[in-house]
Amino acid sequence: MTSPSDNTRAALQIDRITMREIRLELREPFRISSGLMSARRIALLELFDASGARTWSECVAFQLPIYSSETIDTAWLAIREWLAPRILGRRFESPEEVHAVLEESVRGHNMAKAALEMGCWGLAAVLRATPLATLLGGTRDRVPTGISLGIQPEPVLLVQRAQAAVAAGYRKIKVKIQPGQDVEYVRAVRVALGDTVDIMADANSAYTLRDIEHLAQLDEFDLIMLEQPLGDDDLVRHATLQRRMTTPICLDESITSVDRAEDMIALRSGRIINIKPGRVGGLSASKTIHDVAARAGMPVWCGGMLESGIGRAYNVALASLPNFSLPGDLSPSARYWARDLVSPEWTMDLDGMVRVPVNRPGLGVAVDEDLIEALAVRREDLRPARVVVAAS
Ligand code: OSB
Ligand code: MG
Repeated sequence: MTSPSDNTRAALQIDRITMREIRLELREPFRISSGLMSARRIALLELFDASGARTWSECVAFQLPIYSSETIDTAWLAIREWLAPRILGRRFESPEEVHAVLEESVRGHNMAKAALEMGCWGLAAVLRATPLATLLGGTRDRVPTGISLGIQPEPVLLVQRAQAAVAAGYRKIKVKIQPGQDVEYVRAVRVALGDTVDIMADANSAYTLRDIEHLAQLDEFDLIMLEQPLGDDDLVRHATLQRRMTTPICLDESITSVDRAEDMIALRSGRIINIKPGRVGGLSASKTIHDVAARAGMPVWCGGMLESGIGRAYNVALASLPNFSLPGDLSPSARYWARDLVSPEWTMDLDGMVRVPVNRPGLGVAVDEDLIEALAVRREDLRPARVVVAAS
């Protein structure tokens, strides 16, 4: 038996990173309070270790700054100019060392940092011929899945999708809301699905404390949580709202680091955390937030960013840690894409469970490199800066 810290010891030295941008059409447009997405521009990293090992990672930033301030273009710049140069050619004994190196004197750009940091975890898993989930300390081989349903033009359309999702086996139904499309939408879903289904709502920061009495009407529907109703960087107002509501508040956008998670716990800004590794700068920070929350008795779950199957591999591995006690936004490939970038594609069984590939090393899925090449619209190779030896 190796201890978890032994398990993460896997020396890495990355001598090349190829960045590619691909376009991937969503099977159905996805509307959140701050915007509509019908296709994804996705930045992918292919990371090459000096030993010849290789893997892929994904940057979750969207095309527009509608979720956080980052975009695919800011992330591309940050990776190329400031972040990859710190990683390339440098020896790391463990992927746990990478986050601190990326944090040093570069503020923000968490999704850019995370793409690199997660790639280092993926590469370490390949180097050790270990499943990523095992390397991270995962304890389960199946994880429960919820669905996130975008805002629909009519409650009846939302109800149809919610009913189909329950029939497909999903363990949690998340409904996107915004002012004008909230209480009546949630009511319609609760009435249609009955009292036994776990339902929640996600506002993506669409409200302010002026809406406090309006939001409190949601208490009537016994939601398992209300996700990020207020400002995208707020903790104090969420604490005020949580005191007024019985529904547990879950924070997503506001939790951008381990410190912010600790502040949320101290301020009682909510009772549940949605962990997205892209938002917090990678898997090490995700694991620490998981541990901090577990010590505080606070459940966490793994969110999603409409990732391709590459990003999903990292999320599924993370979600196998023990305090991910609520279903994650880990829908199968076919919900998003006509054809995903990995095989096998991610699937869900009729009990709403996704299998963690605990018997396959690395990401646990094969990356369809021909498809990526065919979809690529931009490509850049990054290498260590040439060491200039001064003439003496
Ligand atoms: O807030 O969790 C969110 C999608 C885009 C932007 C923000 C969010 C979401 C989702 C979908 O809820 C999660 C997924 O299925 O990948
Ligand atoms: Mg959210």
